[in-house]
Amino acid sequence: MATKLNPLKPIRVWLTPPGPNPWKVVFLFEELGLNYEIKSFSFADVKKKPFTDVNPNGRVPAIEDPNTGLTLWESGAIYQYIVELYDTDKRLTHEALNDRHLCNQWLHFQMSGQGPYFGQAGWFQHLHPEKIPSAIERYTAEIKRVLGVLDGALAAAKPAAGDGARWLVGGKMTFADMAFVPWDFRLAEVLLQSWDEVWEGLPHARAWHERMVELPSWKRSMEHRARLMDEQGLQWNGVPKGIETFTEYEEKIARGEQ
Ligand SMILES: N[C@@H](CCC(=O)N[C@@H](CS)C(=O)NCC(=O)O)C(=O)O
Repeated sequence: MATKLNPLKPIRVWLTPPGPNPWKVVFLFEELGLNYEIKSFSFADVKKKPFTDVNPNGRVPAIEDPNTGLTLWESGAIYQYIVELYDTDKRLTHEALNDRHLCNQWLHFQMSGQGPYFGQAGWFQHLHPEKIPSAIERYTAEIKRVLGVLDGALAAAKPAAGDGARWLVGGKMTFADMAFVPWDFRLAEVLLQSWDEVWEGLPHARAWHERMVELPSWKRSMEHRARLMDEQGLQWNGVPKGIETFTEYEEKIARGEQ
């Protein structure tokens, strides 16, 4: 269902395809059926002009909305802006004050508790030039703890009438649920575990995540990612084509070749 106020001019999303954060924003655009365009560039240029003129912090995503003249970075702020301005039917948020702030609470938890910790786990597991087991253990434990918090909240949530699905706030999917998908989608890779191991003891969080990745909006987002990764000569996991394994890639990074 399209929103009433679909932007007349496309909103530009700056992104580098490999990492999860930009796909959080694309997922929201796709779910709301908004008019947007992707400005894809190389991760090697994230801390360089012209992108640092858009986001001086040199991290993606960032958006430019020609309909309002606003340039915005930090995916959580982008979520709040898009939902406030363009989700006019409140399809992915709530009318009630308390519920809206509970959505914001989960979004802040995603931004401060999930994104940075999952990111550090991935960094120490794959990209850091030294293997530091205590750092890997710390961030792996934090991932499991964060997933446990989500699983507990979902276990306590009232199942929605009809399909019995559990959501974080108010019995329907909101932007707060959607925000967690891109990092959770990468968990097997970050933790180097099978999908069953990742979600062991977390049935509600697993069912919640698996419901969202079945959405056409998520599938379309991942199709865009696959195309843009391919355009930059990258495999799905971010490893350049022609390099067989992550270990081979890690060795190249350690030698300073990437
Ligand atoms: N808190 C930021 C995090 C954005 C972020 O870290 N993005 C990664 C890509 S997924 C990035 O741009 N990294 C650049 C770098 O590490 O220099 C947000 O949610 O927008």
